[in-house]
Amino acid sequence: MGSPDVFLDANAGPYRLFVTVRVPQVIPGIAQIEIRSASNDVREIRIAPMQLTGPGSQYAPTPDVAERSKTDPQFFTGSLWLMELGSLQVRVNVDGAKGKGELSVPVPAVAQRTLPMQKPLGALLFGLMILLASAIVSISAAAVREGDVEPGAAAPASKVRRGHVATVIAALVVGSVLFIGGEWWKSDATQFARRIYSPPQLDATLQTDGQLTLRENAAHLPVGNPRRPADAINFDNLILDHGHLMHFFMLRMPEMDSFWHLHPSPVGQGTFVHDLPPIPPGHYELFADVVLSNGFPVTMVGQLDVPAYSGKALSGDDSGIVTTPISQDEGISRKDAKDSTIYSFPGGGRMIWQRDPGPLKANVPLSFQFLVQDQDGKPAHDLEPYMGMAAHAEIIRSDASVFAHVHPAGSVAMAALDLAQMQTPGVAQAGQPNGMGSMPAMNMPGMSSTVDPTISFPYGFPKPGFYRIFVQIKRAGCVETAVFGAAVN
Ligand SMILES: [Cu+2]
Repeated sequence: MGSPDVFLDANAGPYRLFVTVRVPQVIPGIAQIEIRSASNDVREIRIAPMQLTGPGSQYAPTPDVAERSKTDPQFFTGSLWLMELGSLQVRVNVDGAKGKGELSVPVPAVAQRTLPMQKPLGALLFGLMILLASAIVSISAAAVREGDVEPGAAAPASKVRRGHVATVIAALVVGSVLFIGGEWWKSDATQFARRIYSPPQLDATLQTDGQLTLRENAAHLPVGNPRRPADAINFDNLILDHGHLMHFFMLRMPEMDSFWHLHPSPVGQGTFVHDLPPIPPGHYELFADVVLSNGFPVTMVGQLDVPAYSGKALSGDDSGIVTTPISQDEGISRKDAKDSTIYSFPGGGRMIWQRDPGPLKANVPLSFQFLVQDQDGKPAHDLEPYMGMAAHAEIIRSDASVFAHVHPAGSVAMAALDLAQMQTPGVAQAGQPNGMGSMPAMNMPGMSSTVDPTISFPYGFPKPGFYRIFVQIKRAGCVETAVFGAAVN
């Protein structure tokens, strides 16, 4: 949510690619594609947009050739028209020394806002309209008045009178055409404004025994939203995303110091429930990630004031952490808000964010590298997959306007990536070693049963501000959450 660009670090056959798709703010609109190849043996990259699922995913349009950078031969760029809203993909075809490779990048296409017309263009068009309108009126008047008058002779008085009548009639006709045109434009603009995407709202209620009930706040639904009515979030039409129908996050605000990653279960009739662990009271922002059956990822948002209550112990894949408030740590309210790059685990060992020195910049695709060390400062060797992946990172802006749930493969929903690779001819569906229903194909980096202590995530901050990054891993059977701060310029 609040982070529309798509980042993917994955293999197209034998080639490892870092793909960034900058989604246009309006649809139809032009998406900018940036592809970095990890190796220098790529000869050509072709890109084509299409639907992620359904009949439209079977017929690729003629692909465009991505342009190779003159200064950096491993960097390719291209632009693609995205013509429709919804669950799309960019299909990337690579040709090179190791043969051909293919990769599908899921792209949720939504209208984010209406672009205003530029002032000079508006003024120019208005001037032209006045000129054309008055020209039509005076031409019709002149035609009636002088149409059959001999050259050089003056028009008779009767013709002059009829000319005046023609002026009035022409002005009325032109005026009504302009009026109808204006109404047409306005209704088109209203139609478009209705299709601007806003995250669905969650209604959350908490009982005294700690049972949390979640449902979509239907009253808030924008009419004509692109995911409706065909893709209504009826909670019965969702697909598993790394083993769960919903990944639910709670973050205490404004201090960002109590963070929970839970997995509520559906109980029918559009409702999810969960027994909350004993989390500290306070005001929480809620984010619920679900994936629609067409691969479209939705983050639902809400708020909850949590009173003191006795909760049940954490279980299953649930995890959480209570950590330092940001005002005591990086100091969000202070001018000198700074990054924090080392996190010590309470049980020993630490995680280090290995980043380039220098300020972080918004809208720059980055590879976030984290190293897990044991208590002796050596690379840790007790990491296990957590929900099938090396790690999960949740990146949240201090005003909760950005929430991204990112994995080593990228910012796209794993379930959508899974769908995309299934649709790709020639990508073999490897057996699912961990028996989980919805896991990406095995060509995704970071997907194996032994987990390397060095973890990387592809992501770019969508705007300046202060962010907290929660990196979740599993060590020797226990989920641990490391916390980092990022001041982004
Ligand atoms: Cu995850």
